[in-house]
Amino acid sequence: MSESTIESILHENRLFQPPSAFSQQARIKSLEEYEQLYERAKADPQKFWADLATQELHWFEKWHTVLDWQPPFAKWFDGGKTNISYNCLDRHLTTWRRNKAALIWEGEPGDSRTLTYAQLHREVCQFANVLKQLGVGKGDVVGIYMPMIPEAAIAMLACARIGAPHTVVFGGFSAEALRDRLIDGKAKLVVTADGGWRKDAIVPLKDQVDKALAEGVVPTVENVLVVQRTAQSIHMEPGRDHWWHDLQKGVSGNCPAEPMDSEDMLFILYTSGSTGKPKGVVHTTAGYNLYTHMTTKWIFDIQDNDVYWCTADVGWITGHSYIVYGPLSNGATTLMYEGAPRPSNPGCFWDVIEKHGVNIFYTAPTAIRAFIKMGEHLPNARDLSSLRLLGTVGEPINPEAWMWYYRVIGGERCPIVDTWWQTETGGIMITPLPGAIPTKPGSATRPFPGILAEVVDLDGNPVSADEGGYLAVKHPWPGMMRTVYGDPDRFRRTYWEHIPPRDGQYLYFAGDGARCDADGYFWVMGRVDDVINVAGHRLGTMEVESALVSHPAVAEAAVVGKPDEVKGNDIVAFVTLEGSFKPSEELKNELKKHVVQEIGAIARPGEIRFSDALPKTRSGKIMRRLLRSLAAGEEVAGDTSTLEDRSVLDKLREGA
Ligand code: 7RM
Repeated sequence: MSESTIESILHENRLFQPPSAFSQQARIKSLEEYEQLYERAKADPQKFWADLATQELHWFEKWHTVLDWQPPFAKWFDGGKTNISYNCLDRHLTTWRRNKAALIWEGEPGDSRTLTYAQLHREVCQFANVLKQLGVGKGDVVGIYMPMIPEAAIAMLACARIGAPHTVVFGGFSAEALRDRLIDGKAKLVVTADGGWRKDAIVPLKDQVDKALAEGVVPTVENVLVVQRTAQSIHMEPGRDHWWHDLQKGVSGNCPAEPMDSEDMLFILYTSGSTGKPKGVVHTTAGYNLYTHMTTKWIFDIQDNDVYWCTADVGWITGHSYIVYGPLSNGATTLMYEGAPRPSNPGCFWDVIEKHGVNIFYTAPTAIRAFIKMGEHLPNARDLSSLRLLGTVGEPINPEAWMWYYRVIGGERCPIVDTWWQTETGGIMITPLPGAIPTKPGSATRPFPGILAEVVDLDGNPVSADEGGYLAVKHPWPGMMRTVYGDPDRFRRTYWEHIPPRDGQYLYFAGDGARCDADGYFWVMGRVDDVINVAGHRLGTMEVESALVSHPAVAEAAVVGKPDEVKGNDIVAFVTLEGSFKPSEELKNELKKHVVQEIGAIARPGEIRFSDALPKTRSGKIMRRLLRSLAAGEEVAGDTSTLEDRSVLDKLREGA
């Protein structure tokens, strides 16, 4: 975040009461009701979650232990048997919701499709049977590399139905990134499409899968299922590749949901951390189901006749929790959009809201800032009166963007829920409940009932009101990640050892800086580790550095974030070259392209700076703090006495 954003957040004191029309119909109607709920959950978390689990989910068998906590390893509802696909589909079929729209899909260019709960159930059962026929069973990992089409959700729900954990890889990731994830997850099958639409162009997804699987480097993958979406010609490997529509034809639409143990793995989702290799975040069945169900119900306040739209991609946790599982578990109508705003269609989001009468809209601050630039005339020319609730996620929202969203999109009648959470937390942790908690622009406000959030110092002691510190969570919650796939030690080190246990209480370390004001409102300031948040996407600096040094011209690379008006942060890479290579514009472009090839377009550095050397400490550590100041064009402040060669700094400054 830029200095000016931090400044404006620090001096923000406007307070917006929930509109009374909203509160009257809301699930949680007042601040008192929220506070009672919060205190009840705090006093007896296990009873709080167990009561909700009984009321809100279907169980094949009841659990015997609500929480088994062997820090940092938690088991929720141990002994219970349930199935999230059953909770998202089957249980709605015996109600009037059977013929209600479950999924509205708005595709590109101009395609659309609506699936009722009965239709979605049938497609999911058929696809589950296809997976079974190909030998996929309980515990087999399935890779999903898809555009934003209904088949992505169908594949996820089919996997969950038969107990095959899915690992969805964002369609914008490169073949190399896909390969790493398939290898780490030991995927047995991959579901993909021939291509996907991305801003008026076709992304050749199947070609990328072919590259990822080339030369048998992912020996575990036996079959590839391909949805026909863009119909360009692709290679189909005999014996390995099959068309979705061929196999789906004539298959039974009956496939009973497998009773899963509460703690059976539901999915792996890879996310960037401060070291090179992305972590496989593991979520399990019952706790994740309950947590995404309750947060969807109370935060988005979805009512039965609402159309709810979350603009995330299913390749990210937001898509998992708040396009697919949370809304469907609640029997809601969820909208999925394949398109993205682009110069040829800058008003497309507002068209979708008008066309489908969207009531609840959930997007990212970076998108809002891009819309501000495109101009008010675009939303003003559409009928957005169906909207009643707005949400944001992914990064801090600056008060200016919050106010614009409130005024221009929400017509000053819609509450805004600024939701703080992470891939690791499974669901939303700090957020307004829209009918109950007054909002302050730029603050995610207060913790969800059952979440004991705190701002602490590195010894685990709470800091005083308005003082900066580290965001931490004190008690386990049902949606928390269970481990890093294949690396429980890394799980412990990354999240539970930065802050030592206090009075035997373990604290979850989120990796974010924050402060809590005198009203108990949280203000999340951004990452405190080597993770850069670019347009709401997490990228590890080491990940981008590894990609750069894999190019023959690069000797050394250091990557930092630099404040960006729209993206929040942009990537700046400082690069030293191998002996015979000379700095040039061409080489800069080539290196940018190389990073895109290694990771994906989201990791493309905005700027590359060549230099003779990088600023290092005497023990050889790159001093990123200095590079961050240089990248932002600021004076290099603070202690530089540990710098090994002070002339490096002057040269870097001159070179800028
Ligand atoms: C859901 C998601 C997580 C990181 C997190 C924060 C940042 C997310 C907010 C936010 C301030 C918010 N998962 N973050 N939401 N910062 N206010 N409302 O984004 O795993 O991809 O990223 O995103 O830094 O640690 S994520």
